[in-house]
Amino acid sequence: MYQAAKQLAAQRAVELVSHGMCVGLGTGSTAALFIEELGKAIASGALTDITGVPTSIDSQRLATQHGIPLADLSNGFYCDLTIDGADEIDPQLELIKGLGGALLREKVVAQNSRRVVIIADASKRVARLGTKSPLPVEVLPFARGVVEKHFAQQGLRPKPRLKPDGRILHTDNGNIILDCSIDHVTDIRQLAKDVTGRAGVVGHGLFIGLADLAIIADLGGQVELLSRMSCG
Ligand code: A5P
Repeated sequence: MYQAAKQLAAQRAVELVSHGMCVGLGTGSTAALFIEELGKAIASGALTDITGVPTSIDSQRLATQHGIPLADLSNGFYCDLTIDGADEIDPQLELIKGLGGALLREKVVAQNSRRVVIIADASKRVARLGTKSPLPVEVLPFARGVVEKHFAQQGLRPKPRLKPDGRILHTDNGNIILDCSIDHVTDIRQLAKDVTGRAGVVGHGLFIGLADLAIIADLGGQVELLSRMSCG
């Protein structure tokens, strides 16, 4: 339904890419549109000497199909710019990410990028994080039972993420995801610290202080730019 809005945001994001850049490639349906647009710009010669750093196996596959030369972060590579989607965007430009299951690699790439730009349709805007989306938490399979029990005791109502066939979903990193309800949580920063501090948790989908700009398009073709500088 929001396809046209996602496409518009993706096209705007390509305008931020310059020759010679290393670009972090997000995951999800909106980031996929950006990858396609970036591939087109490379194929036409409008952009040259671009390297992509994919945040998931799916994005890696898509980028390869679209002829984008790839690298990973293993050599201490740093991205000039990362373009990624989000599940929720609050007025301060804080995010929930990870409904696509790629939160950990997405956060590694975002933290190692000079600039992080989020592309989204207007349905992703929320007044408060956690109102529409659960918080995905990536957990070591070894620790699943105890982390799940701990989160349940904290009132986070954790639900293991399943595949469409009903079996447990494993991330690209071989871990599982617990989707937690955080609609009642008032101190998101404290929650991020508490979740991170629990042994067995390898990452969570709260992206606090990471995004520099969001390009948010609506169905009427309007584009809103939300920048960290203007969030105050
Ligand atoms: C992937 O793990 C997520 O963080 C995505 O960025 C997020 O789910 C947005 O996906 P869509 O663009 O498909 O809504």
